[in-house]
Amino acid sequence: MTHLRIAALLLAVGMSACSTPPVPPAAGAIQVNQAGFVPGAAKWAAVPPAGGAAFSVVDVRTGREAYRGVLAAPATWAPAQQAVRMADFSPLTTPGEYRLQVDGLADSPRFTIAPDAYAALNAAALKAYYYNRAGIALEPRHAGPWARPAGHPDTHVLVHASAAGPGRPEGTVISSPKGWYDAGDYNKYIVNSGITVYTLLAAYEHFPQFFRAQALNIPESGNGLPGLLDEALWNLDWMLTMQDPADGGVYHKLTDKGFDGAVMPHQTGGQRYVVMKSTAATLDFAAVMAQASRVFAAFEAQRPGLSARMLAAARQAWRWAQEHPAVVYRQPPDIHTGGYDDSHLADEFAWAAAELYLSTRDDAYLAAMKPAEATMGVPGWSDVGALAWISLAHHRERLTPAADRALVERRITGQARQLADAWQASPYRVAMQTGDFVWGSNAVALNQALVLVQGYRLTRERRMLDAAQAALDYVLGRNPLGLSMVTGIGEHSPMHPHHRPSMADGVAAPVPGFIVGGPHAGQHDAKDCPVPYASKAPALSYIDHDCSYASNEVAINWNAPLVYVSAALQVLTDPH
Ligand code: G3I
Ligand code: 9MR
Repeated sequence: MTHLRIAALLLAVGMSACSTPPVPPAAGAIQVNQAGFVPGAAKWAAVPPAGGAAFSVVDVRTGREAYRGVLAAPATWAPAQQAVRMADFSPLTTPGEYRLQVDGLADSPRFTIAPDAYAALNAAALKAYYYNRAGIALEPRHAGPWARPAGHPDTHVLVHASAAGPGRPEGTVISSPKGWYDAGDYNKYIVNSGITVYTLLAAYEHFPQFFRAQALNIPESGNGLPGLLDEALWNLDWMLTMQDPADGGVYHKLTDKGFDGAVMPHQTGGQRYVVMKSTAATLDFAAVMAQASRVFAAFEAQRPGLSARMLAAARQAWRWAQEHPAVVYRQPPDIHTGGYDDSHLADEFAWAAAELYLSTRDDAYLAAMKPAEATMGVPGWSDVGALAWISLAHHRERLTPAADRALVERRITGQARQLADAWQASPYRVAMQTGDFVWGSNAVALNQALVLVQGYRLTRERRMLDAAQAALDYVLGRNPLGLSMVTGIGEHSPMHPHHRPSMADGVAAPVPGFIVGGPHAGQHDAKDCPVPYASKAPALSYIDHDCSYASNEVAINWNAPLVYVSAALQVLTDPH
């Protein structure tokens, strides 16, 4: 592509090339989790084949060797098409700050061993949602250098032709404020909100003490709710406005007609629309509202009536889906933003049924889940069946006699064992396989970890915890790119995410706490990028350039398992 064509393309999409060149993959570097470890964790680093046969872990402050070991024989990890030697330093449990050294190689990035190793990471990953809030100014006292004016009030949203109904014809004005921007774009999508809010609320349901003790410094801090719940409410309040009160159906998304350019939220001004009701959006909404009604039942004083309202909304949505069981989202010709379209809806039905069952203990919902047919996989926005099983397993004390407890346990442990086996067989000590390098692969790794954590909570099989740790290690720097994939975390992290505020705010550092999508074998954005991908290997198909929406965008559904897994590993690894 000529420079002229690149410039024309950038102008056309309103994007600007980033000011500094992309960081090349750290070929030949030692790879380690740059956020570090809690003392009792399994601790692994990956070392390229060059250099000596032994490794040492050195205390950064004293320069003393704290641990010495021998590297495993080199083996090739297929997704990266590269050989590595693994270093296991799990026996080192002394808190401190360290680097790994191998003769003939540069020292590893620094990492800590500390009982609260993931406290800052977890808070940053949650704070990222605050930074992505629609309809509110971010004040300097909460947002520091990333303070910005409010954008997208969404109080004057039009009902798109595809969403028109008798009570709300095309062009009806509705108010649908708040919510989080989905990702690097400024649109709001119910399907992706579903799994995102679920995962955050599940983190709270599973590890309440951890989140009750956490201070986030957001506008609601001090109001008597844990920060995670305050943040989740910003999106739940928006989601409630996306239900048509006349029939219970839920709009698929609230969006501009096309993607905004690389400008700040307040610099946009396009007309926003609610687009088409869909069965997937309505069921995801039902599932999350049923779950949230359980969680917020304990906070009646802070939000009177909210829990009951959520449960009523969930039931109403469920009824709409029963009457409209196969309304698959189809992008109208004049709308060009994200699709989140999915034609396989059995998993959405099972998930909504399971959440309604747990919140009502009504066996009719359990029957509607069809447990014998419902499967368990690794969750993703289009594959939510696992969420049903995770909720049933966590709330085993709420199950009625009609529920098959053994089946619940089998579904979770079956999938977790499969992942633990993959981890054990992997020369790189991660469960990720070549086929996992899809759009948002970093979240695949973390959702695998989330499943492994469920397996560990049921069985206490240590290898499941270790395999989950490995996935967190992977996204935090023990990957062939040598990068912590979370902005602002670790010595080397993405500087140019495809995130409109990070691109347009004039601050050199990107908005912190966001995990980027990660290597994507499809390289679907290559045509839109002025720099080439450095490799065709799936695990290396990544560019730290703001052009790369397919490998370097951020998204709310990708941060959620980071919040979950980092809390889980801190709480479960060294229980007090
Ligand atoms: O469903 C097919 C499957 O049948 C096939 O085997 C597989 C082979 O690659 O592809 C599957 O479709 C993929 C689809 O996701 C469902 O997983 C597409 O290839 C893939 O391109 C698509 O990627 C999605 C992307 O949007 C493009 O639509 C990502 O999962 C999704 O995270 C991403 O989400 C975007 C929003 O649209 C807009 N906001 C930003 C956000 C993050 O980039
Ligand atoms: O910027 C858009 C990003 O937020 C989306 O996730 C992505 C996928 O649909 O699309 C991006 O927009 C690109 C568009 O799809 C193709 N032309 C270039 C656009 C911006 O780089």
